[in-house]
Amino acid sequence: TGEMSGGCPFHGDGGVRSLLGRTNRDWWPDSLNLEILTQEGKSADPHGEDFDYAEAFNTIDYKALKEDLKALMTDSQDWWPADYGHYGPFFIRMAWHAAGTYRTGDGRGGAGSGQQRFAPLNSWPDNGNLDKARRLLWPIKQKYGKNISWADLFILTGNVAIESMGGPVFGFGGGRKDVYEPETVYWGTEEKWVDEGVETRINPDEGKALDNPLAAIQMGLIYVNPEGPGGNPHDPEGMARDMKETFARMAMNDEETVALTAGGHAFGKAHGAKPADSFGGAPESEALALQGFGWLTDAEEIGKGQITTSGIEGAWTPNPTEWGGDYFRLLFKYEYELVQSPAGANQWQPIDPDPEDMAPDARDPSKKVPTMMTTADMALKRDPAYRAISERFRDDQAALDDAFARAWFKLCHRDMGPKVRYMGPEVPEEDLIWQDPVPAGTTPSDSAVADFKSKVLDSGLTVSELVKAAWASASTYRNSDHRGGANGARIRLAPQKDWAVNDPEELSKVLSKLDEIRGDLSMADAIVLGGAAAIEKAAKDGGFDVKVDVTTGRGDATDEQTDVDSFEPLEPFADGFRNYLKTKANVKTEDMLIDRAQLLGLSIPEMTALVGGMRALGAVSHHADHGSKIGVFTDRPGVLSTDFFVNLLDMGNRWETVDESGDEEFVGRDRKTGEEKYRGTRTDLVFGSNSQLRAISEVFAENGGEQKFVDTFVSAWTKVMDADRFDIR
Ligand code: HEB
Repeated sequence: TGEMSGGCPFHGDGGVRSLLGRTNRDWWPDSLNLEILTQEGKSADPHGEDFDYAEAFNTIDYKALKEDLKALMTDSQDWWPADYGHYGPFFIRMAWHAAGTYRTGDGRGGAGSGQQRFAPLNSWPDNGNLDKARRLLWPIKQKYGKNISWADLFILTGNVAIESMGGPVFGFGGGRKDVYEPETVYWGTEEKWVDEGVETRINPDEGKALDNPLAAIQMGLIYVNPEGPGGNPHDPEGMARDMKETFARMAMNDEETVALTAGGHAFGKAHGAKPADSFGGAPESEALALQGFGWLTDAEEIGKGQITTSGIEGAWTPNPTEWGGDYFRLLFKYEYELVQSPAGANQWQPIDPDPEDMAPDARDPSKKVPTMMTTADMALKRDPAYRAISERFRDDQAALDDAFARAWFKLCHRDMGPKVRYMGPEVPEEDLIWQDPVPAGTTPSDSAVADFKSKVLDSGLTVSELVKAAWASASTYRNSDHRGGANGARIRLAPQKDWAVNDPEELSKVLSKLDEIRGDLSMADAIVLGGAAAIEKAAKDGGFDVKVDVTTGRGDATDEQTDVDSFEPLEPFADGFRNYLKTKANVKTEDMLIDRAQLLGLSIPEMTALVGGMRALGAVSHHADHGSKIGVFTDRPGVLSTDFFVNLLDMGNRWETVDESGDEEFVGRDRKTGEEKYRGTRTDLVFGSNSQLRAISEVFAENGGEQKFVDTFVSAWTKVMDADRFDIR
């Protein structure tokens, strides 16, 4: 089914892998390495930290920008002439491929930061020739400068393209701030690209499932192989299976998938005029003189439209620059036969088409050529579930218009987080469930906050319980797609309230107590303030007078405002901060801590302080054998102290593996007597074992490091609690 698939983002059948899989350095060992210039915290972003993109965006003459984009659509350039005299379809594919890398598993990918400009995405075979599409946009990017990001421009251009060809559009929200370096994202471990024959990732015969969080079927593809599973056109079930799985991981159900694909292929053509080996290499590996272009052949050939991108050749409909119902009309009107494109790709051609159902040649409208369908398109009538939807859309154009417009809007905005992050005059009024709506909260008075904080400390709830509940609530936040977080208090709703990592029984006790004493506060605020009060007390007990300055004014979401399925991928299968591991994954447990810290936007010192601090507070999940003691290297749990670091670095202790644990659990013994003192996990011991983490642990453990530790802990804690407060930023 096309339903949302959950599961651990680190589970797959590939054995142990590194956190990042194959990286740019592995793919292009000879390309210029700028990383050494981003050492010591030096940023690659020329705009600097103070640049406020939202403010810049709001100064744009938005109407003029859209007019300029519209004019660009038909302003054909000799160096890359527009098919049919209209760049619209090309730009739609650019926008779609920018957005289509999004995956629900970790929220990474997507159109949010302009990653298509950088490796590996600029050189993925599936992004073939989109270097030209981006370059066509340069004059407009140059004109509007920092006020429109590349990331926003890619999507807005896709919208204008659809509109300019008469297609339906639901809206546009700006606010995608560019980054200036490739994001390090796990894209897979394979050492070959799809066009080099790399294996397909789903293979039921060999018991092979798609590694989570990946959402593409082969290395270098955005989604499925258009020719069929692994290029095989004779496996309709496999084709539909691959489409359902990859689109589900892009947060799309069957109806959205059908609407998007059919709507997208109402426009444009595929390119497979010549064998692929008559073209140059991908941009990242090409000669300096080509200035960032790849996949080139000589100019005259390009002028004649002798281009190969996917290798498939031809348009889907007789009117490739006009929105309408021709795609489904042709798909159902004709039987299709398997043929090979001039580039040798498998594709489907209508048998005996009527003359009016032929397509114009891309360069010469007086010449007529056959239309085509890819094997993926054929799935829309071969798969029973897809077929039912396709027939409905064939018979009801208005339904297709609406479904396409909404699915396109979702595709392009899915990774932007809450609606308050959208900017510009075309943000739709309507709230959509996938935006995880949260009702506005009210800001309590200082005295109400102070009153609640003192009540909570008298409530019988422990420091550890309060800290765990607050952490459980806030730490679902992901910097990648800006979902999750404490606002809305979804921690008290399904599915989060039942996640094992949250110790559901304890959580439910804490939540009902907080509910009892919260007065006019929202639950979301009460949970966060409960944590803050507990930390202030714990610090005081350790001799530090600190204020944990978290924001207030959060709202409480309801079940109706929560799409349970879509929250499932947010479940932490490991949370190193709470020393929790559900099941051993195929990356090291300490890698999962690093991954989570990145999603929370934490620095190395912040991550280190939080781990050590939460251990000292006893805020760890209940382990089957050791209750809430594992990693708690202190005899005064509940006091905010540096004991975790001091005892971990103490040469009076020695550590050994607990064999049955599969190298996940360790026992710390008194070096002299051999007596057991502590139990720890990989996530604990890595702070003494890894040289960089040990260096930070030393800073916190050394004489005079206590204040540094407390300050770092409190600021990191506050950062996590407030990570999703876009409503007040
Ligand atoms: Fe697409 C194109 C496939 C979905 C839109 N596509 C295309 C091609 C292919 C494909 C192969 C060709 C390329 C070249 O150039 O060569 N798709 C596909 C698949 C899928 C899809 C397999 C899944 C199923 N699309 C889609 C979507 C969209 C689209 C979803 C949107 C919405 N496409 C598109 C366009 C185009 C394409 C617009 C055209 C471009 C031009 O013309 O240039």
